[in-house]
Formats: sequence, C-alpha cells, structure tokens
Amino acid sequence: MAHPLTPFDTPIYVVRPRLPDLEGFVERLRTIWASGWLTNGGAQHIELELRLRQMLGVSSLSLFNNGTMALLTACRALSLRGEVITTPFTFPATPHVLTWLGAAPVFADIDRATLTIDPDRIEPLITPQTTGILAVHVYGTPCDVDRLEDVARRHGLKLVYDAAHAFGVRVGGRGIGTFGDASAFSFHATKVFHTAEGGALACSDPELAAHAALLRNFGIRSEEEVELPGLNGKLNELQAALGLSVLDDLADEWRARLRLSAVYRDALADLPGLALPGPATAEGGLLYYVIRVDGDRFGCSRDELQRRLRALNVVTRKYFYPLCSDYPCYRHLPSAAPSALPVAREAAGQVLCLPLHAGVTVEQAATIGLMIRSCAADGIAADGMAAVSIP
Ligand code: T4K
Repeated sequence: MAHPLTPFDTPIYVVRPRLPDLEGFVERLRTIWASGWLTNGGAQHIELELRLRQMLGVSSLSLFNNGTMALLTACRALSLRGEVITTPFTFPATPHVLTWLGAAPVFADIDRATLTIDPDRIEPLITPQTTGILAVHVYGTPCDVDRLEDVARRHGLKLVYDAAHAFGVRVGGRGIGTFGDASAFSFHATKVFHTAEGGALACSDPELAAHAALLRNFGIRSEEEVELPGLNGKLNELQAALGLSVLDDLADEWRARLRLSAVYRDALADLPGLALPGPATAEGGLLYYVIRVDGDRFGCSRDELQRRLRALNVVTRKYFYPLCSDYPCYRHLPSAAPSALPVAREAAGQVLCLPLHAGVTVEQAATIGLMIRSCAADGIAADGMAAVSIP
C-alpha cells in the first residue's frame, strides 16, 4: 500500500463514468449504421425504455436527453405554477426548472438524518398559491414518501420527485419511480447508470405519460397535428445504445461500490467528528460516499480536509454547497432566509463526497482512508498531541 502522505500519481476523481465493453458498444453502433436511424425513437431507444421499465419496476418510463429536461417536462405536464415547495439542499437543476416554468421555488428545511425535505416543514409554507411539492431523493436516500404523500393529498398538491440520484432504489420492494405523481431520473455520465447525457420520466398515470410524451417531441401528435407547445427532449440512438451497453455490466459497478463503501467504513468508523453513511446493503443508490465533517471534533474543517486531499490527488466534491437558497437568483426569497434553513445550512457546511466508482481499487480507498486519518491527527496535533504532517 502506498504511504498515505504520498500523493497518487494521477487524480482519483469523485466519480467516473462507467465505460462499457467497447466491442459490445461498437456492435450496437453497427446495427445503428445499418438501420440509418439515429434518433426519434429507434430500435435502441425502444429496447432501452423497455429494459429500464422492467428494471425500475415502473409502469411507464420515457427517455429524455437529460434529467433536467425530464424534470421540466414532469413539472410542466402537471401544471406546476404559482409556488412550489422544494429543498435548498440539491443541484441547481431542481429549483431552476420551477423558475423556467414561471413558478416560484419556496424552500423548506431538510431532515437531519436523510438530508431530504422535512415533511414537517412543508405545511407552514403552504399558501393559496402553492400547487406542488418538488422533493429530491438526495444521494439516493429516499424521501419520507408516505408522509409527503399524506401532506400532498390533504392539501390537493402535486408531488414530483427529482430522482436524479436514485437509480435502482426501492422502498418496501417498490421501485422509487412509482411514488408521487412523477419522478425524473438523470443518466448523466457521472451517475451509476448513464447514457453520457440522458434522463427519464416515470409515472403511473397513462394520461400523464401520454401528455409528457407529446411535450417531449414538440407537441407533435401526427404529421399534420401539433397539439401542444412541446420542446425537444429526445434521447438519440447512440446514447440509447451506450445505455444498453452500460446496463450489461452495471452489476459489476454496484459490486465495486459496495466493496469500496465497506473499505471506507472500516477505515473511518472510529474517527470522532466524522459521520458516515449507514452500511450499504443492496443494489441501487451508492452514487456517492458522503461523509460529514464536524470540524471542531474532527480536528480540521471540511474545506481544509478537501484541500489536503486535493493536494494528495484525491478529487472530492461538496455536493451540495452552496445551498440553492444562497444563489444570487434565490437569496432574496423570504423562504431563503438563513435562519429558516438551519439543518440544510449545517449539512452544506459538512458534506464531502469521496471517490466511489469501479475505477478506484480497494487499496486506493484504504489509502484515502489513511489520508483522512492523517488529516484528523494533524488537526489534533495543533492541540498539542502527536503529529502527522502533510506536505
Ligand atoms: N437533480 C439533481 C439532484 C442532480 O444532482 C442533477 C444532476 C440533476 C437534477 C440534473 O440532471 P442532468 O440534467 O445533469 O441529467 C455533475 C453532473 O453534471 C450533474 O448531472 C449532477 N447532477 C451533479 C451532481 O454532478 P458537476 O458540475 O459537478 O460535474 P463535473 O463536470 O464537475 O464532474 C464531476 C466529476 O466527475 C469531476 O470530478 C470529474 C468527473 N467526470 C465528469 C465528467 C463529465 C468524469 O470523470 N468524466 C466525465 O465525463 O455536475
């Protein structure tokens, strides 16, 4: 094992796209070449939609050219307008789709354990203008789907899930995409399953699915009928072929991530001031390995830890810092007041995503664990205890 204070020769990135067997992918490309069909719902698209529908356990699934477009289409198809209650602890895409629809995001604080929207914080924010709730399964951890369903039903609100992180996640045996009115997945290159860029919209209502399908293709009903002001949300055949190839060896990727999660846990579990994710047990999720650093107890701040790891060629990310409610376009909103979002604010100051993908070896993960331990020891040294110095 490399000495923990020797930088890796090349960067170890927080995420890396799964690159499938090239020969298998080229075989699929040959089929596309022979067909002369590059987009607008070709054979690869049809096959991928079918396989994902079965795999995710949803009755309807439509592919999109990215997760943002799938989310935008879901919110549009459900007529979200006025005010929509959402979380500040997410990627910019979540509140931005609301803004693009002319709806105002209203931020509710998050639950301390799951980092997803706190159902108890939603009701006080509901006004006559509220039309829906847009919740996010952060890092693949499911929202409290039962309580969100209850709040939405009692107040007649639409419930949309941003499931960008939640590919393959199940709750009580049910596919995560079966909850709420609609769910949007992201198949960006940095996700466990990907199509380089891509996404999908899942829902249970066939009428909603048909409406969304129209919105995805300019609102075109037939050659001579354009029914709605739709946009272009289509995934092309090359990307669908890539997705099919990635699906073929996805089990390997999940196995590798499970193994690495266990290595990190063994390496870090006893460190004070460090909160780790619960032990990973099943396929699904495992998008990031997110630790939370309590700087005072750990010995060095999250930001300092990130800087030191970067100097050792370990590239981590602070998903999600800053909070969306702190962006210049949202911080004027009443619900964005820092005092209203204490749990989200604390999480944004503590989270750090460690490298988690099949490109990381068990030995590298163990070394990253030792590097993190060294940072803690170094911090403690500042208080007069034994030191391990980092160049
Ligand atoms: N909702 C949520 C909750 C989301 O997290 C996202 C996207 C969306 C909605 C929207 O879905 P999409 O419209 O994107 O399908 C990345 C992804 O671009 C973004 O998809 C993802 N969430 C977000 C959490 O992460 P960045 O700006 O952090 O990506 P970037 O380019 O800095 O890459 C991150 C790391 O990945 C780098 O350290 C290097 C590595 N990388 C990246 C790419 C693109 C590679 O190794 N190879 C690559 O090809 O947003």
